[in-house]
Amino acid sequence: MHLRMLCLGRHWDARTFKYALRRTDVDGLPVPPIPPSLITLAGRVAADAATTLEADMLIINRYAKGGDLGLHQDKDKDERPETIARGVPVVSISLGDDADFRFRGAKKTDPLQTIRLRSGDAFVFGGLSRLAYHGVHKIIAGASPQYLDIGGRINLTFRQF
Ligand code: MD6
Ligand code: FE
Repeated sequence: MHLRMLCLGRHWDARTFKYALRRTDVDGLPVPPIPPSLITLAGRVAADAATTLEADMLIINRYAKGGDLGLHQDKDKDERPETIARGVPVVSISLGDDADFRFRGAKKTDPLQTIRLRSGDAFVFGGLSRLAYHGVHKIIAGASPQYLDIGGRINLTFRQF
């Protein structure tokens, strides 16, 4: 996948596909907290979309050149039933190189939309979109603004447990 992952707040275990308070599949250490400034930022993005998010889980994905992420659904079992019932969204922020983000509906066979995500773009994945299939189809090398040129793309996804 050419993808590296860092979790703050809660750790996403790539072996059990569950969130944990320790880095269960790596070094067993406690998960570092999310910096308060980033919690505020994600909350502002949600507010701009007329919704709310008090993020306590953050996944930072770093894609190298040629990186991608297959079509998947962010299953709602990762959050508390109360959080899901209140319709709390996932907030996503992109940095560095552009990416073609692919988006379907709640069924794998729903029509495909491709959205170019640029550095600084934020989007809110809520309501009917919350269970939509999506993935990172392609990273566009060299598209990063120079001051953020990390030779790839970084994506931050914020969630509330
Ligand atoms: C990425 N993002 O943009 C991967 N999932 O690199 C995701 O898989 C994602 O951005 C749910 C909600 C927002 C996302
Ligand atoms: Fe996802």
